[in-house]
Amino acid sequence: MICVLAGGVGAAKFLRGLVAVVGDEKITAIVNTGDDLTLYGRRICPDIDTVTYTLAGVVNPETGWGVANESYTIRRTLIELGDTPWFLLGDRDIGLHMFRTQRLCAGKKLSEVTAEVCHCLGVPISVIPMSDSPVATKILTERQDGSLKEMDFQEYFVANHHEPVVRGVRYDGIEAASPPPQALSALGECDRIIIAPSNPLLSIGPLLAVDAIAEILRARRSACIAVSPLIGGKAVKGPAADILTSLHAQSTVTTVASLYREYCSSLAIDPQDSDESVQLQALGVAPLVTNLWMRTPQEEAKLAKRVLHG
Ligand code: FO1
Repeated sequence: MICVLAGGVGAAKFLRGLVAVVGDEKITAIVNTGDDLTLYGRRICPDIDTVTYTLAGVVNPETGWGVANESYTIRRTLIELGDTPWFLLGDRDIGLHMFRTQRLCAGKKLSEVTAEVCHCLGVPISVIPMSDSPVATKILTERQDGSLKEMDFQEYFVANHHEPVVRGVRYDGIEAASPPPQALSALGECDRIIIAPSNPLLSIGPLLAVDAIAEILRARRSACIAVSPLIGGKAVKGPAADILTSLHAQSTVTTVASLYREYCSSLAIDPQDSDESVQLQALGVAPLVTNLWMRTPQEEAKLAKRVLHG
């Protein structure tokens, strides 16, 4: 059994590659919930939904999130009513949020609803939220005049196009986070743990901040390999490079290794970053040099195979 700690788009593509190479072997994805939000009374779990839609084969291939061939009737109604919907939600996606919210209000756990959705959509792996209780990633940003403003994750990421300079990140609710027991048993019993190519501070950070998850990872460090989200020091998508620079001085695979060294014994890096292999070894993290681009299903599967088998 393989366990993957996952954020959104990069993790979903990696998981799709993994499914293509492992055949019947069981895969469990433990997914970040720090990006979750409530809008129009509906609970939205972007990273869980991105992984779910990707593995169900219905994801929008242009964005990497949301559903392919969506309609936007509800959004148009909101605009006609004078609302300014800053978070792009399609009709089918909203249907899922309605289902989830209804179930949560009826007393179901997020992990139960997620399993139900994955079963209905034919997702071939177990998708488990990192916590059944809400955790909210908060971003401390710097305004142009130098003053600081804390934003909700999606306010920073979507409404402000992840442009503000980030001065801090915290995970609200993390002390009370309740990782589903099946996530902890999967982590404890699996043969391999993989940290997906996701943002180390915004996507993987919340997972590692859950005490029970961090504790198992530390104990199972030798079974864990991480995949760098950086290629040539740059993020494939999103603000990882900017945030690593503002919070940790530089956006390099050495910085990624220093953030993960407690939890994993090796790090997959791209040939463009292989000149940092010596620094990784000095940190006690073995470099696995391999092409990290996932532009096609073939590249996704090739990366997954390399990460699994070295
Ligand atoms: N990302 C955007 O850049 N703009 C959006 O309007 C947006 C809407 C959205 C709706 C549902 C969903 O599941 C994801 C959505 N995302 C959107 C992606 C999401 O904000 C981020 O990719 C993740 O939270 C970061 O992993």
